[in-house]
Amino acid sequence: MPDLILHHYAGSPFSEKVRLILGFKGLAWRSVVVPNIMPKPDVLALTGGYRRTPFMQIGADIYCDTALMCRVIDALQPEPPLYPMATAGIADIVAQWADTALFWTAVPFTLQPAGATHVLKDATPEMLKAFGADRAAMNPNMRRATVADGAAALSNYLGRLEHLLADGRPFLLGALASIADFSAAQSVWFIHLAPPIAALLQAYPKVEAWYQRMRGFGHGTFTKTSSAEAIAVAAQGAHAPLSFTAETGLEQGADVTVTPSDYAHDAVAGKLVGLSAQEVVIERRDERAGTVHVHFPRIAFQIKKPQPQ
Ligand SMILES: N[C@@H](CCC(=O)N[C@@H](CS)C(=O)NCC(=O)O)C(=O)O
Repeated sequence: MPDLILHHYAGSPFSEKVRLILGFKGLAWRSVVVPNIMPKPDVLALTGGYRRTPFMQIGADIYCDTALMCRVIDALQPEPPLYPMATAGIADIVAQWADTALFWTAVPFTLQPAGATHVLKDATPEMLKAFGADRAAMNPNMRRATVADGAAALSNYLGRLEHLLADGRPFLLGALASIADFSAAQSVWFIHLAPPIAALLQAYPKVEAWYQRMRGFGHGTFTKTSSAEAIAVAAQGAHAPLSFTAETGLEQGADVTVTPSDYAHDAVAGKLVGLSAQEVVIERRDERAGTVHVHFPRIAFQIKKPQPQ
């Protein structure tokens, strides 16, 4: 098993999704805590501009976005499976819903003033202001739901989860845990960070019991590592083998940028070195991290060639 380094921070729901998966798989990993707002110089040294949290590092390979990271973790440690055969297809569809619709309802709702004082209880007023400005800049076109609209959407969504669990199954899609459970659990975990908001979960007893089961997976075992050490690992590290399936207009070695298409539209520039329907990989050089391969999923990312001047 290669050394897995997770770059994350405590209060990040998408990080909690991956931490629980590392627990589910019983893995040992290295933990680098990253800042929760910009600037993030040591993050950008590795990712080339991608600022979202978490990301995963193995040697000189950097994996962005949990949809891809979870596939990589499952390939490295197939048991227990994160994508069981019995729920193949539907598990990814439910996970995508949980990572988008459920997440963007649960998180802003929890961060209403009554919840934010708990979630961000250690933050000074200056830190709160900086956090708000950072997220507004990351998501300039997002229309925030009112508390009433958020409450209604959340009760619909939690009701759906309660329905899935109504027949007494232990996990959302049946007897086996899958990616769907981990993607949904991150939002319920975040709601729990704010006890006045978490009180609403009492109306969903099956969701609560399921969530406690998910928490029971723990986080595996980890050792702390500094970002400087992680950068040194990249500088000395090897690259994983790559595959390239040519597509019209996307030649191997072409200069491209890869940019999230949903939010935090920071472009990462490099040479196109890996391509498939699942991932795009670009090679870039950093003064400190050396030559790194940065991997992104194809879904919700845009590959572009620079426009001729
Ligand atoms: N689709 C991404 C979403 C990641 C995401 O939105 N993460 C949040 C934290 S949970 C984030 O990046 N916030 C801004 C930041 O940490 O700088 C994934 O699956 O990794």
